[in-house]
Amino acid sequence: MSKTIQTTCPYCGVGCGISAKVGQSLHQLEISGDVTHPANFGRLCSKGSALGETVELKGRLLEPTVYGQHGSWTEALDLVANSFSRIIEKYGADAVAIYGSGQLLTEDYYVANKLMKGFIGSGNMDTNSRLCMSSSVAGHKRAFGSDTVPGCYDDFEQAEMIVLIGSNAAWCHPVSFQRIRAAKEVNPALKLVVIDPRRTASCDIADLHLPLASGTDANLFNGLLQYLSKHQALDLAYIDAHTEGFADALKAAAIDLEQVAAVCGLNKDDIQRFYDWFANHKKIVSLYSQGINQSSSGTDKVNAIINCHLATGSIGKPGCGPFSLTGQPNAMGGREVGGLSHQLAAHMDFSSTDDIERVARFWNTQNIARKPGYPAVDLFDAIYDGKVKAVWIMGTNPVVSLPNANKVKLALKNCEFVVVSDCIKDTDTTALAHVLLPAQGWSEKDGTVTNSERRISRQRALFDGSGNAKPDWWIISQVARRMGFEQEFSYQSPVEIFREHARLSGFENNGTRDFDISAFADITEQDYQGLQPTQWPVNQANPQGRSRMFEDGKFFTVSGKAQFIAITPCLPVHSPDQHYPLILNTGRLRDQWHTMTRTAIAAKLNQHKAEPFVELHPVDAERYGLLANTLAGIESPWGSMIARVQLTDSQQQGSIFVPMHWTEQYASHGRMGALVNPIVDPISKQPESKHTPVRIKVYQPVYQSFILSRRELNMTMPDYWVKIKGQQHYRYELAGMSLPENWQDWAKNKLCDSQGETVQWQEYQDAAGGHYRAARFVNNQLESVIFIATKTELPERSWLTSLFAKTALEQGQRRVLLTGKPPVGVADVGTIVCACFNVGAKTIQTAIKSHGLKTHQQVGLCLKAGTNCGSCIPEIKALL
Ligand SMILES: Nc1nc2c(c(=O)[nH]1)N[C@H]1C(S)=C(S)[C@@H](COP(=O)(O)OP(=O)(O)OC[C@H]3O[C@@H](n4cnc5c(=O)[nH]c(N)nc54)[C@H](O)[C@@H]3O)O[C@H]1N2
Ligand SMILES: Nc1nc2c(c(=O)[nH]1)N[C@H]1C(S)=C(S)[C@@H](COP(=O)(O)OP(=O)(O)OC[C@H]3O[C@@H](n4cnc5c(=O)[nH]c(N)nc54)[C@H](O)[C@@H]3O)O[C@H]1N2
Ligand code: SF4
Ligand SMILES: [Mo]
Repeated sequence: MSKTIQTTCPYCGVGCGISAKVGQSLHQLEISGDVTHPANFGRLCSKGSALGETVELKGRLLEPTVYGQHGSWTEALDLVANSFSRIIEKYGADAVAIYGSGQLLTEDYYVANKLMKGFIGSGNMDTNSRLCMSSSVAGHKRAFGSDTVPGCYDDFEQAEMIVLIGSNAAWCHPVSFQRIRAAKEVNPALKLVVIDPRRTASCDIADLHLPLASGTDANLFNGLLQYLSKHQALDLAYIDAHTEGFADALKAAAIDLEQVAAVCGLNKDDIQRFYDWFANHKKIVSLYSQGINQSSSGTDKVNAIINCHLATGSIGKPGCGPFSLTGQPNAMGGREVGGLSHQLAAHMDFSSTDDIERVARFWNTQNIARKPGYPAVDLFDAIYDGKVKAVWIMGTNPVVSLPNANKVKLALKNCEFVVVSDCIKDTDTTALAHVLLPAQGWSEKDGTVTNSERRISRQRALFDGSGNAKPDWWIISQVARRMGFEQEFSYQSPVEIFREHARLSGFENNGTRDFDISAFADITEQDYQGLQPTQWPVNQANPQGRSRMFEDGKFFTVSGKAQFIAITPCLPVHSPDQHYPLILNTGRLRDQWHTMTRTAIAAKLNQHKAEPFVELHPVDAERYGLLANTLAGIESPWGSMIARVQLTDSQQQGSIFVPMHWTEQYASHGRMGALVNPIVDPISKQPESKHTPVRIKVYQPVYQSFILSRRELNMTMPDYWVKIKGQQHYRYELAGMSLPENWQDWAKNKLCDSQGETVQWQEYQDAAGGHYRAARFVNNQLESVIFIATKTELPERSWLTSLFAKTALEQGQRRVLLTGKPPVGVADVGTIVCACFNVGAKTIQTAIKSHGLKTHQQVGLCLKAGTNCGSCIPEIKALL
């Protein structure tokens, strides 16, 4: 008895459709790509494919918690409502805040925003989208008068040239990247240019990679505007008919190729090639993401890119346009409901009194907020300063993801009242909550999300809610009712909220606002259940939705014309100096999602990169005395971390890269947000997460160790630790600054003896050589191994971990077990490259050699590696 339900992936903004085959239990969930969904046509990446592994109940937050004790919903909701009301009465509405997330569904988000801005009467609702999309929002508003993404995914196939700017789409928007790869295979003339200081996996199919100096994109695009003008590549008719401000923008862009080369640290020929291609192609899509947005001048960078598209009329046409890739599954929905603290709702904001009056009329409220609230970084400063005394955090983990994260931690520690809604029990942020509210997660919750191309899709419940978890909209409405707003928050189901949201989008709109889904204003429950993916606007003029915007050259500015913005490029606020000589760049890995609360549950996804690491150029490594695979301490004026050194010339000298994912739940010193400078863009208030001055030095522990254990261990951790969930085991990477008195006791203590079982030990100690190794068998099955070394390197973990799949070890395996190496003739698979089919680097290398494989397709035929989601193809190609 199984049924198939169409839903949407809860991770990135590509917004892939999923076809979920639901069996009797959580563990009988089968996930595949929905072939009918226009975002992915059946494809999924490694994260989407592994969703079935993440629905388990272990680690879930399933009951309300009040001051550390289990509480009932009534108790928890009363407490939240009363505390908020009490603080508002005493200190005013601006003493409370909500900090939301682009991972909330539109319905949840709408209700949260309505409560804070419409009824509590404060602008203090902001969201993690401030760290993600706000520079794009601000850039769009300046250029178009509205926050509109003009194009659609179909443009990837129609383009003659695609430029990826500050986007590692191969890892972060993998299915879109696969689509570009496929388009390039069909049409080899399609050019791909990647603009990124690092040589990323996205460079795999690039015709040109411009490894520009961090933070210099505005110079590059100003140079492009100048070049287009000098080489008669402008669309003067378009500029004339549909834009304003060109002359000023061009004047500000007075920079020649030589100057661009000097500032950006690029080769002149490469710049020339890029500019030539841009000048000589009509259909160009510029895809940009966090390398642009997360900057102290991110808004200017967005406009520097848009300027070039306006100047060539390359917008509002098939295969054309500036295209901001949204990160989170509902980053776009958050913008629709007005989740940022300067926004109101339905693409209206506090800059217009008319908007404020209109929304107040629609919500029928006397108490609407009249000014913007605190944007994220300021909000947590205000909490730190005691100005905001109660905060409700939903669907985000700010103790990890905000810059200067140690200050955020302190702010929450000292805050009078902290409420956190999450679906996971133990996170770095839930640890600081007074009240924890269990939210239904993906597979339980029901509502809509909007992807990068404005496409609204349904996320559908696959299972009933687990434990006592409730949908976010329900939780918020319950609190609102208890605060005295019974009527306005009387929702019984998500469709009622969606209808209201749709009605507001059309309310007194008459074509003045881009976001209009008024065609859904009276949608029936049944139609909502069956809603098929649709791109907004969906209104009388566009009953089936609309692929592209601005096709008629009309914009939402007062004059109806698009605005050029004169850009004077700024360099990052904090530059490296003698104390902090390196630039810290932070970003994402292929198989983890943000703070790992869900992806780290799937063993498959932990194999690609197991430990917090820092990538740096070999020359820098030598300069700072760092060896590959050793530990390094990284420090900024704001905080510090420890990470494993990885050497690569894909990294520029002077700049290092650290993944953003690790938290205190999985590593002792991997929370990189602690280091990141809290500087923000003056217009968008988006933080500069890609550029923090740091220094790096050797972290020299006295010993290093690893443990592989069938069971999760409850042990006291040494100075440095990382915990990794494997397929049939847990792996612990450990290091300490002081030697235990007796290794044997230390090891046995860590591996804690179980009772009532036959336990056998196998041990090896070489005091002079500085190592101790032991294996523990329970009822003849390998239960755990521990390897400790003070001088030599530890063996690789891959063969040892593979032994946990076996019910019993053979004699030969047992004999060599404590060498950590497979018996002669048995291959070690190496680190896993293809997460979908579990194929390791060594297996691939061996196959390449023995079968003379030449292409990734041949590797795929031989080993299946790279044939499902395709995200590992760049790595397979690197091995070739
Ligand atoms: N696997 C995975 N995918 C994800 C996510 C995830 O957590 N994991 N998160 C999702 C979310 S919310 C987001 S916002 C997106 C982010 O998607 P991306 O923006 O593609 O990801 P990042 O790795 O943050 O940064 C992109 C690139 O910007 C580059 N960069 C740094 N400084 C500069 C600069 O000065 N100029 C230029 N041109 N480039 C620079 C970095 O080197 C990096 O390669 O990914 C989404 N997809
Ligand atoms: N240095 C640096 N910092 C960054 C970035 C960077 O590139 N570099 N990127 C920034 C960007 S673009 C982003 S988007 C942020 C992301 O950063 P966060 O938003 O902090 O990261 P997540 O891990 O996605 O947090 C989501 C939380 O919501 C919970 N959750 C999941 N589903 C639900 C639900 O349905 N309801 C509720 N209530 N909770 C749920 C998850 O368990 C998790 O705890 O990080 C930002 N911070
Ligand atoms: S590309 Fe991957 S993470 Fe993004 S929506 Fe599709 S399956 Fe999910
Ligand atoms: Mo994001």
